[in-house]
Amino acid sequence: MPTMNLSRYLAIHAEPSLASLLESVARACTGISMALGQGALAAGVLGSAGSENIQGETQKNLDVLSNQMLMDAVTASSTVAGMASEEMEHIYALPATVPQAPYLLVFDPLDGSSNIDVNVSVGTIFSVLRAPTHAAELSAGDFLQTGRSQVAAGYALYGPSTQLVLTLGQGVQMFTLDRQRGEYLLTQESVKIPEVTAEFAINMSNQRFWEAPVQLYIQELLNGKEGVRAKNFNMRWIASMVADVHRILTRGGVFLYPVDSKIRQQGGKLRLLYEANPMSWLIEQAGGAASTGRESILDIMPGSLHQRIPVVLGAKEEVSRVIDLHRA
Ligand code: AHM
Ligand code: MG
Repeated sequence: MPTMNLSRYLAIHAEPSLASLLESVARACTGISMALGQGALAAGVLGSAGSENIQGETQKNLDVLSNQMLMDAVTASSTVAGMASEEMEHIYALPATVPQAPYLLVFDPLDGSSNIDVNVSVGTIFSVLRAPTHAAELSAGDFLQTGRSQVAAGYALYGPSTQLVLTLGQGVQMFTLDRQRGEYLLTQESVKIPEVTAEFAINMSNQRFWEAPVQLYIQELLNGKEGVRAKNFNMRWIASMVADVHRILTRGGVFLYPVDSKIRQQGGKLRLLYEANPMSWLIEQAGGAASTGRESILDIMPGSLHQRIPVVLGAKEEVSRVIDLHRA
């Protein structure tokens, strides 16, 4: 039985406000995990909320509920000056405190939510940034920081077990929720992605809409032993970024959600601030790489809160191959 729990880990590795913020996120994730576990037994958990978020996507009841659970838990921790979420068009600024709360939190409360009604894994993704030191009212512009400025990032995966995967910039640690004790126990330290892989994740149904470099790359993989890669590749697509990235952290692989002609106008599918950045930092902290194909995700200066970008992340060897094909 592992002896290090999340509270002890944070007491050692994070300053007190950050520890308190991350504990409040973890508490909300436990609540979300319990709501998900009730599934069809609980009234109002499954199904659609009958509303749309800022991205024009139908909100599920659990999208709304998870968003509220995170907002409530984090507000109570008094550690953030503001929050931004996939489910809210505008930032949420907390009343100014003296001394000023040191952090900002951005999150996707329930990623992969199209999977909820079919009882497949979903997750919560979060990223902690520094709050501005200026005295002016908090604005959306204060959240526009590169992924390299993240102070902490992680996700909770609601699968057969609930896991919390975290980086504070000192490697990646995986915790598992002990449902009996209601605490997260450290179950894997210093996670490292295998450098070489034979597994890829992409939504193949978009193939005809991809740009030429992605077409070429996937064709190389599909050609297997007979092609230039001289080995066979396997494919997985869960359509929950959290679950797909978790598989890559655990047993290697590469994940792509490229821009395609259907979504060119919006810049991609996945959101930079609360999906691509935290996942890219986790992947880099585990020895992998993350790119749009043209530039490193973590170096991009966001232009807006809900900006979307192409995402290629995972084993270094594969990400470099995709980058090379974009240069050619
Ligand atoms: P969401 O935040 O609205 O759930 O959308 C993000 C999800 C990712 O988890 C996943 O990688 C992708 O969308 C799946 O997209 P698709 O349905 O096109 O395969
Ligand atoms: Mg999402």
